[in-house]
Amino acid sequence: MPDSTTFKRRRVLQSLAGFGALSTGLGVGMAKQSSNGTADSSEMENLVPTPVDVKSSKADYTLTENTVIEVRDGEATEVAEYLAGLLRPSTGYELPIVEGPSTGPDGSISLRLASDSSAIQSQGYRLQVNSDGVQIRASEPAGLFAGVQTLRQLLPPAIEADTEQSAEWTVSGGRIRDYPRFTYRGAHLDVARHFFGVETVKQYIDYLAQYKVNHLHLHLTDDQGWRIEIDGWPNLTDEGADSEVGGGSGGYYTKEEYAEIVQYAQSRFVTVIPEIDMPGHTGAALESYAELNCDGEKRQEDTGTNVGDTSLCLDKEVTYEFIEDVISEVAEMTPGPYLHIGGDEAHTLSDEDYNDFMSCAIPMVIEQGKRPIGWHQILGADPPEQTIGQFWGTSSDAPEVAAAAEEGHELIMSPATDAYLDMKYNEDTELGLDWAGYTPVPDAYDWDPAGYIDGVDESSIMGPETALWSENIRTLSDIEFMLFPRFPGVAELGWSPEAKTDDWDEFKHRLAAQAPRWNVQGVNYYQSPQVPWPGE
Ligand code: NGO
Repeated sequence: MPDSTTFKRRRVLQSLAGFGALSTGLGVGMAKQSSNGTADSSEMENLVPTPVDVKSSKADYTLTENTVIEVRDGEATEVAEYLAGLLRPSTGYELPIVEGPSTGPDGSISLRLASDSSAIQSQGYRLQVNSDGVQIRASEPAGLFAGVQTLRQLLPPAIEADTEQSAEWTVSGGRIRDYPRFTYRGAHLDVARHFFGVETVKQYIDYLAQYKVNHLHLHLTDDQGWRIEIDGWPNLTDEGADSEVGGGSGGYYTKEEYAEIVQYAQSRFVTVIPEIDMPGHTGAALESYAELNCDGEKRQEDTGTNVGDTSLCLDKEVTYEFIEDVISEVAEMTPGPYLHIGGDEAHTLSDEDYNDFMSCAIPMVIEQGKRPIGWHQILGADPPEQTIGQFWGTSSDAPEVAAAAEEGHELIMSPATDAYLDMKYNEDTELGLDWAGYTPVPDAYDWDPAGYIDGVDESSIMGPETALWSENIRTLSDIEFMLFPRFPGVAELGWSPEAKTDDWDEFKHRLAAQAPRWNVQGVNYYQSPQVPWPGE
């Protein structure tokens, strides 16, 4: 896997070197255009996702080599270290973390946990910028972290560089009060059809964090590959992991690597949700163990893209021993509260067999202390109420899903028409699929997670989740092309108040204003003609 972010960043910076406007003028200046073309003086108004309340002022703060990062307690220190890690490379400043109360001679960035959370909720924050510095206040570290992501966007794009830049590191003055509309905001990544190594997944997590998305759903198993080490069943990775769509060499995460991903995600306040797809989409397991097949013969390696033609053998006792072992090991490796067991496209099974299987599998998840999630078909098996359905349909007319919501099931919203970022942008873009139609950039923004399914109201919705299936997505650069610029739009639908997310013509300018950042980061984004990119 070409985990080449760092190299790419350098390359981009070299190509921008000598472009004096890198820090302040490039992009940001141009993007401060409102839809009627007049200059918009406030960077705070260009944020993605847009905050709940913004009041800009003229009292800017400029970081200097004397700026300190001030904290008052241990829990804030972790976030302070993350912030310092973001700011030190490009500013070249020391930015020491000091235990307050204390301010440097040139002011400070102060991160503090404050008990008054009434107006900001647990993931929210308040941010204030004046000439003395920046103050971020939150009731939980996750809120401070969200505030830090906001501060990051309030600095010039060159802040994203990983080498020292000469720039004026000014944060525009004002106040922000902010908290998410949905406490759950997710992004899925299929590491089964094509395998992505740990470094690529870490980069993916960084993109999530940048746009305040806090759940990473890893689709770890499918027909084409098994990607997670399971002690009791070594063939899964000895035999079932060395293939992928098109016949590449595949791969898998050792337990240590999975732990590294989980830990990296935690450090960015992202919860990992592992998915072990069953009873269908199990070709890699069937290829690894003859006894899991009804005919007792190992299945052939699968490097194609057909779906729906595999299933575990539901008549065999060993099948239930297998899923119990896998579920318990994966639960043990996963600190987060959720475990996803797929449940999509088991086309070879009758409804009755599918439902019987799920009524065995779901209690196993619950017994491990996890909340089960399944693709929305799982709701047809009449599962216990805590089972979450992940909606991936293409129509607002989904009466079975609405009925399940009525009964108390919560839903994660990944409608394939809007949130499936593996759909092509249009007929000319090569990467991606088109079974749910094309998803041009405005379409990924132009929907409401709580209003999509007829008869379901907001109280049943946990939040939106983008999906990125990898049938023909092979590299980090491919991932970036499908994600950007659509992903920040869906991220905003998950975070920002509904009333502020219904106008693509307003959003497109804020989205465009992100491009100079992506240029510095080396993101391979799709230059959609529907976005008014800076300089055009
Ligand atoms: C479907 C299918 C996946 C495909 C994907 C491609 C679900 C839940 N099952 O989504 O196996 O990879 O479409 O878009």
